[in-house]
Amino acid sequence: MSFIRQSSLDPPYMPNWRWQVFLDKTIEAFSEFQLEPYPIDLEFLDKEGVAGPKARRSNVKTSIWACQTFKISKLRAVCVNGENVGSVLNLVIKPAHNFDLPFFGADFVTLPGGHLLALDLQPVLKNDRAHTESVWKRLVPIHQKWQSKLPFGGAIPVSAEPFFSPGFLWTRLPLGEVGEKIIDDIIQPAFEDYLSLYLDLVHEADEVLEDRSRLIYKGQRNYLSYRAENDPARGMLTRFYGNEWTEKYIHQVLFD
Ligand code: DBV
Repeated sequence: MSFIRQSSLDPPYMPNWRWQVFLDKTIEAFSEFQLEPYPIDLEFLDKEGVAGPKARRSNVKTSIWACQTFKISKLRAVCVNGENVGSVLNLVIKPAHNFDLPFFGADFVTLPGGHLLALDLQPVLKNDRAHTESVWKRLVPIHQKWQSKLPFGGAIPVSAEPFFSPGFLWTRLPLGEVGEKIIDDIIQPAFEDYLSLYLDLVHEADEVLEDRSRLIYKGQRNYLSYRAENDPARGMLTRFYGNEWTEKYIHQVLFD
């Protein structure tokens, strides 16, 4: 059955998708706000393709749920699902630049080789204590609680370090029962803790002055261009949907 969505605010239809409960929690968490759709061209709202190894080709679908509200200029969840291909939830919450808030970033990726899970409240002015201190003080204990129960995910590129906080939760897990159980028992409550802290920060944030706002804006631009230039999904999306669609998607939709 195909299901035609007209608005980025309608939840995507992703049958048997691993990350559904995470998206549901996110939508539920933001239901207290007056949400407006974030404008996304129809050609990018839901995209289907065929992928996977030759003998086991399967359909792969990529959908985006996106909205905006006061203090949040963009919340978008990219959902990818294909039977022999993998499944992804990539979530980015971009605060309005007249508030001193971090980005919320989650990258939950299941590929034929295993799960890769990243979660963080990401600074855009990492060396600016007014931007980081009050976040890190509350995030680091939450991070320690959950990261201590997980294997470390390994080194990340040095060029990415300016965009991660000391509360970067990062792990790789095997496919199968063990990995699934860790996702249910550790990753899910960790995600809820990070989201709930983020919502507290959003509620508490006061508008900043114009000079400060301009500085945050520059930091956000810098963050978004880094993510667009270095998007680890580029290879995967290009294989599914070709170069032209993928570059437009990355630059005009995911990290515009
Ligand atoms: N990553 C995205 C978007 C994705 C996506 C929009 C639409 O930013 C998926 C999907 N991430 C994705 C895939 C891979 C990774 C890897 C498919 C696997 C790439 C591969 O193995 O070929 C966090 N994601 C990664 C890696 C890191 C992150 C560190 C490993 C990098 C590597 O192996 O090169 N994504 C990265 C990051 C954040 C994030 C900086 C912040 C929380 O969202």
